[in-house]
Amino acid sequence: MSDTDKYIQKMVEDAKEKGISTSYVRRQENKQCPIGAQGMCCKHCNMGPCRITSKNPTGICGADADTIAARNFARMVAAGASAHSDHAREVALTLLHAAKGKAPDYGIKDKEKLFALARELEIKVNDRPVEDIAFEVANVCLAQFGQQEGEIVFTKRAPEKRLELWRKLGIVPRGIDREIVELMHRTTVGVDQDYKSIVTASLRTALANGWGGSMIATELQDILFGTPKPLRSKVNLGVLKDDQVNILIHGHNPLLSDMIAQVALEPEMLKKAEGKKAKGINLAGICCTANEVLMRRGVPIAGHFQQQELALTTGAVEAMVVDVQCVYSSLPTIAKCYHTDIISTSAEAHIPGAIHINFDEHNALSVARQIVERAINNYPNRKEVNIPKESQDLVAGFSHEAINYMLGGSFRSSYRPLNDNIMNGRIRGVAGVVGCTLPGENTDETHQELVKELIANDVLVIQSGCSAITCAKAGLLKPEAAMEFAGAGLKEVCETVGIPPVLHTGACVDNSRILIEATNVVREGGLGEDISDVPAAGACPAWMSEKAIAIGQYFVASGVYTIFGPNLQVDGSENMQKLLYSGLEKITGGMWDVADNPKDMAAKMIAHIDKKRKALGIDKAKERVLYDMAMRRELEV
Ligand code: MSK
Repeated sequence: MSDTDKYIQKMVEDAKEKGISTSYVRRQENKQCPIGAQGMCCKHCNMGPCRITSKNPTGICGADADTIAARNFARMVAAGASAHSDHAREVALTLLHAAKGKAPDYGIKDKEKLFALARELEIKVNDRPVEDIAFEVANVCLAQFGQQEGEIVFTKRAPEKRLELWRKLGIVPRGIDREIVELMHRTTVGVDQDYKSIVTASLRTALANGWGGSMIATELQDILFGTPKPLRSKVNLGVLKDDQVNILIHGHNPLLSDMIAQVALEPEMLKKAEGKKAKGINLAGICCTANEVLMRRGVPIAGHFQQQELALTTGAVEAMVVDVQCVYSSLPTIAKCYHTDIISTSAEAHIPGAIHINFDEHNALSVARQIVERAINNYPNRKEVNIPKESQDLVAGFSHEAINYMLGGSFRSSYRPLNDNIMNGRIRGVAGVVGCTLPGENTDETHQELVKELIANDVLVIQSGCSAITCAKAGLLKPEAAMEFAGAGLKEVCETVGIPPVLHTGACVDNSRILIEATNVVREGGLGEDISDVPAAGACPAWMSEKAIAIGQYFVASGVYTIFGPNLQVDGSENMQKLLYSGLEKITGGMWDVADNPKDMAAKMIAHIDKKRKALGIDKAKERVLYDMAMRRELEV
């Protein structure tokens, strides 16, 4: 058990003693259903639900294990894609309203990115007013949702060979909503019954998420709130303050949390806090909303998904403000034991027992002020406070633009140094390690051990979501981590460039940045013609949300070897196992894999990276040549 897990366990035990149930206790009480864990429970109609076993090989309609596993898997892809895409829609609508002057509290923070995106979308820039350009960009992005035919626009960003393959396979998404709706229709009782056809359709829906919804969310959030640049901050529950008003922001969408971050700095609010005998207003985040405001504003992170309940048990939280996704239903029950207000804010996410203050982008700052004031007024109601001391420094903010800039050095932005160092073997390969946390003894360790193993083997790691938070807690997101944990080659590169061996790229919606980074590596040259040629692998050491399955499937569809832990819910079907764990590699160049422990996961990822190095002919370690003057003169001839 890692040190950070030991502390989680202590807090879980302390809560239990006080009669507070957390997910850790409930996980022990609610054993996983073995039939569902294999993807063998079908509840898509009212003849069942049917449970498929060796004695009972088909459902009442005749659907077998393959069809049922494929339908369940595909529905997770559709649900996950809908979550990211609906998030993106809200952001695009906010940009549209901001451009029309109807969301006056939002502005264009990154004009350069807006102009670059406009040019890419063939929108004239010239000397036109920024608002007009933003209006057109928002409209083109919004059109991607309802488009019925053709190809969604950001698929053009993929390497040419990849796009051609998608066209050949017929999986270029036509429109974001269309692909999600179609997949839900296909998997309704009595429609698509061929597991291969269902999985192929889910590839298209997943691409509509990765190269559609998620990418739109990331791009437009950068335009509205600024493109992340490296910055320092802190992580873990020790960031809570015992003499300040603590407000936790939790969920995924930065539209409100960015406003709260602004309001928490207003002199008038600070004065009000002082009036209640608080020394300030301390804002911290949970889950991916935390990642959003960390990346752009350096707001500290209190914890990941599994720490949301534990944060309340400190007794130091005046308000936990939640938007959408990954919010535990148990929060209001736990909050009742303390003075904490749970404030839900999304019209799409009401929570029994929470106080609902509806977020309205037309009036964003005023809603944010109402929430912050409520938290300030709650400060005098605090009783016993027990804030852990644990906190850790981190560096975050590695957008693909920041990576491009940092690697290129002072004079030009470029991925050339990264490619060169992969080719010369200092960097063995690149791994994207993303995903959620699960309640258990090794919540953090699962992620931390995988990442330590990878960087020790010279694999540069790019992270997002709650996985990044676990590793930050272990100090892996500091540049100094290279000295302690990285292999000799990676350490040398990190020291030269001044980056940590683990780069935090954002929230789970920002996994789209990893697609762009992979594409940039291909475009830079020397490492193949497609994403599937690059010595790279993706991992989700622990998945919880359907969003993770949608993300995994878009990486596989984009040509990436993608390994999940501890299991995928498809193993009741041998044919689905064969298709996902090997067959897809022949189709998309990417594939799924599973491992239930970090050592095996790292070994499989490194083996895959080495396989790709061999295919590129860069597997033989080259002797390092130190040039003397005579050799240099020869070079200059
Ligand atoms: S919050 S989807 S637990 S990463 Fe994005 Fe964390 Fe997974 Fe939710």
